[in-house]
Amino acid sequence: MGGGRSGNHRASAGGVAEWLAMQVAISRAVSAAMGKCELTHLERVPLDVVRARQQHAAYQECLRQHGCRVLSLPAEDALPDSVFVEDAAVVLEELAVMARPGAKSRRAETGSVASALERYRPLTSIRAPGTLDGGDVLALGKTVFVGQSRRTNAAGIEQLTKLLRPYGYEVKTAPVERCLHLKSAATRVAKDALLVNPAWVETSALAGFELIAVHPDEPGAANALPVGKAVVVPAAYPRTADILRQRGLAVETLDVSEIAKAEGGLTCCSIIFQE
Ligand code: CIR
Repeated sequence: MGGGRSGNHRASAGGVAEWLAMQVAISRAVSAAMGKCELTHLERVPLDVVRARQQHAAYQECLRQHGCRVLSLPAEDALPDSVFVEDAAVVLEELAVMARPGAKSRRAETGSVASALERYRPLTSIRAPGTLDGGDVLALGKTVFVGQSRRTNAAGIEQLTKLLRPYGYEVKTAPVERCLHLKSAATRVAKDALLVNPAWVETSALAGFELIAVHPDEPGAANALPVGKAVVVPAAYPRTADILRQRGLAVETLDVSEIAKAEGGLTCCSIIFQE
């Protein structure tokens, strides 16, 4: 991989540095209205926005510690879910595709993310009637898995397929059930390995990768974040963190308990890409 900077990102055995060199991470501060977020699978419970901001600041610091240049967009207080920037775009080496979020309350989030991205990539976008949330898109080299979920419809997947085909990407649909997004059920933790909750995604759709199952007591643990040489796992999932350590990965944990109350995970709070 080419990289504008060097020195602290040498390949490590079993690590992820081989495929994640110098990165930019787009993120956005927590909205004052986060307590009014969309909820699909969780009951609404009081959300401490001050604590969510502290956890988010620690998250950004973690990204910096692992070599990301963090771009922090200003908070959008009228948009409760706007901290979850992942859903606004799919960024690949050659282009970025602006999403059209499945939840109407989230559609206004994409404009500011597009403004941040346009200096890095040519932009294109998903259009009505297509819907697509970035959280449903798991890009693994030239294979792009897309979750067919409550948020991402067949028209959105078809549009993404056509937009990416000229660049040699193959889009594969992965049906997801009982969770919000594909990346609630499967995330990449090493070059050829995915952390999965097999109850939430059809694992046959993910053929070709080593699949590491979350601990059965921790169904929500599949959303891990690979960054630099580490894999970050929510502190709420220590058993899954141990499984990944035993697999030889450098695991760190982060307390994101308030962010989790909004059904957000670690990948949701950033869009990480090669500068
Ligand atoms: C939503 O329901 O849209 C937000 N409350 C949570 C979005 C989490 N995003 C993600 O998993 N990519």
